[in-house]
This record gives sequence, C-alpha cells and structure tokens, in this order.
Amino acid sequence: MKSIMILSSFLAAPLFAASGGDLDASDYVGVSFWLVTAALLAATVFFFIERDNVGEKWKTSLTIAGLVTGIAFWHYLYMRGVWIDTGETPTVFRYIDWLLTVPLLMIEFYLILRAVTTVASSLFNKLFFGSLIMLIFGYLGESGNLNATIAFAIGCAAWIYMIWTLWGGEGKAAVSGTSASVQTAYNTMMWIIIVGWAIYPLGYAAGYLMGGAVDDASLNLIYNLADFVNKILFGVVIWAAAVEDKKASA
Ligand SMILES: *C/C=C(C)/C=C/C=C(C)/C=C/C1=C(C)CCCC1(C)C
Repeated sequence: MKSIMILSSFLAAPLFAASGGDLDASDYVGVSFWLVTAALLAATVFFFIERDNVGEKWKTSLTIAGLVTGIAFWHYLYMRGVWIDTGETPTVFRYIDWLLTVPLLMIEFYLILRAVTTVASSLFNKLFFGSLIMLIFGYLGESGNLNATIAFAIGCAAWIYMIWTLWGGEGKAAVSGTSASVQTAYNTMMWIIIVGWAIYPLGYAAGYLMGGAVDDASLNLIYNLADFVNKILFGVVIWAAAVEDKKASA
C-alpha cells in the first residue's frame, strides 16, 4: 500500500509532459520510442509494487531498479517528442539519461552483495569511475568533439575494465560463497553487462566508424532496443532472484 502511494505521486507529474506532436505509424523509430516509453512505465510500476513481495534485503535493489526505469521513462517521453517534432536525434538527452541510469545499474552489484556479505565500497567506485569514462568519451565521439575512433577506443577500454572488475577482480571474490540466488543474479547481471551492453558499442561503430553503415534513424532504433533490454531485463533478473530467495528461505 505504501509503495502504491509513493508510486502514484511519482507517476502523476510526468504524465503531463507526454506531448510530442503526431506520431506517424510508419515512422518506425518514433513507434519504437513510443513502445519503449510504455514498457519503461510498466516496468517502473511493477518494480515498486513488487517491492512489497520480496525479503527485506532485496527491497533497496528493487527500488533502484524502479528508479532506473522511472528516470528512463521521463527521458523517453521527451526524446520521443524531440524525434517526432524535429526528426533529430536526442543525443544530449540520451547521454544525460545514461549518466544517471548506468551508475544506478552499477550500484545494484554492490547492493546485492552488501546485503549478504562484506564488500568494499571500492567495488562500486571502480564501476562508477568506469561508467563515467565510458559515457563521457562516448558523448565526445558522438557529438563530434573528439575523433570518433579515439573516443570509441577509450570508451571500450572503460567497458572492458568494468567487465574485468566484475568477472575476475573484486566482484568475483565477493560473490563466491554467497547464496545460490545471489550468485545466479550476479552472474546473469554480469552477462547482461557483457552481451546486452555490447549492442551500444556495436551501434556506435555502425553509425560512426564504418563510413556510416547505419543512419541516425537506425542508430536510434538500436539504442532504444538496447535500453529496453538493459534497463528492464536487468531489473527483472534482480526481481526473479529476490523471489527465488524468498521461496528458498520460506
Ligand atoms: C540504460 C543505459 C545503458 C545500460 C547504457 C549503456 C551504454 C553503453 C554500454 C555504452 C557503451 C559505449 C562504448 C562501450 C564505447 C563508446 C561508445 C558507447 C558510449 C556507446
């Protein structure tokens, strides 16, 4: 009940911002913005309501999952409007969204571990720092402020550094010895960071490095699909582990 009240006040505000001209049904990029917006809203509602159905130690993780999709929902409302009204790519808003949501996704690793074991905050610091470098250089490349290839190389190095931290470094050390549901959640989340996240640099490479093999419209479609997978699925994995954990301890 409490979460439903918090949720309704949180959702009431952005609904008024849902402008954006006429959506042409043949504009497949516009339609993808539309669909992802709806899915993000639904996911936000789901994570906040499900918060009441999981054990104490998972609640904060579900809150963060709901914040990620909620923040993205807000940006998608606006990005959809920019695309439909102007036909332009909302790069700045996309990166503002990523700057807020990617560190929140990273904090999830720290939270699920901290709930069950001792884990140094340096794990989060490394992931946070890696995300910033990856996104700042990605933006510099996409906005034309830095050579697209150099920006890409630095962004990829930061991404690989994060994967390494999760796979072999501090993360792996902390997760071994935790419960089966935590380990499954951790490993699935790590695979999302590897496979799901790979869609972004592949899209960037196709858009900027291969003589523009992919145009602006297709790149928006690719990024929209990637956000759908990486923001919603990521939260669902955490939710599923929390439900499993409750069953196991019941
Ligand atoms: C919710 C948004 C998410 C999970 C965004 C993730 C973005 C990336 C993994 C971006 C990666 C990039 C590189 C690895 C190289 C440089 C270009 C980027 C920024 C597209």
